[in-house]
Amino acid sequence: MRIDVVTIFPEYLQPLRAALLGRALDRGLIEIGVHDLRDWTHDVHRAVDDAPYGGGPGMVMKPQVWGDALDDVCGDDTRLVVPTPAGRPFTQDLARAYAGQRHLVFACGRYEGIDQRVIDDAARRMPVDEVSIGDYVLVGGEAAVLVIVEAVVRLLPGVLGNPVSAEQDSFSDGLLEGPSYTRPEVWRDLAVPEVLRSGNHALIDRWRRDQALARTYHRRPDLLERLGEGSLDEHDRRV
Ligand code: 6GU
Repeated sequence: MRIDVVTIFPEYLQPLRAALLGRALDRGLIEIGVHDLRDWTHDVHRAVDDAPYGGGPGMVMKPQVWGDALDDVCGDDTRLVVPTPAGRPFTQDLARAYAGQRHLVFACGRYEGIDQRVIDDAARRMPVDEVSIGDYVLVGGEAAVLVIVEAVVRLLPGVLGNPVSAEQDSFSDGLLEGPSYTRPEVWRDLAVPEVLRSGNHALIDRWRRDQALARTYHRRPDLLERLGEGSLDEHDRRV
């Protein structure tokens, strides 16, 4: 997979080269390009924004600069992602869809956003998603790109040491994951639940499912409502 990011703050994307993502880069599983939007400006001031039509606060990013940048960076198999608090929610399902793409391009807006015609024009040639990572407002899309890329890259074959981790995550089965424990058996007078040391794997699986159900019920009841009829059995319903 190739990932390109266009931004006015290229240094903000340095963490893409660290830790898990850095290892995926070193092993050739992904290629990453980070581009300074100002390389496509046309004037001595290298201006990327202008006042909004219709008035109001803030500035809007200019279409000519973004248009030229995307013409250069996008290719025949690009899916364009535009992070914005006004986007559709970024979810694990979307992460899985992105993990199957050959080329992702992220267009990071700042200020009050990018002239909408940039998105509408790109959508004539390629799939485009405006996506939000949650119900809060960031200053720009850069931090959202770090979040999205990390969620996508860990799903690529060979990136995680143990592929079962990706399959058993919170959200893979629509539930939050329950608690985990390691040694020692008692720590600050708190004991590891007895069932986990029983060696009875049927019982352990049932206990973990119950913990996941209870946690989801208390913290994210909206997720339980979204689970299809048939994903919960008789026992689950009693929990
Ligand atoms: Cl993707 N971008 C910005 N600027 N703010 C956000 C966001 C994205 N998601 C939530 N808030």
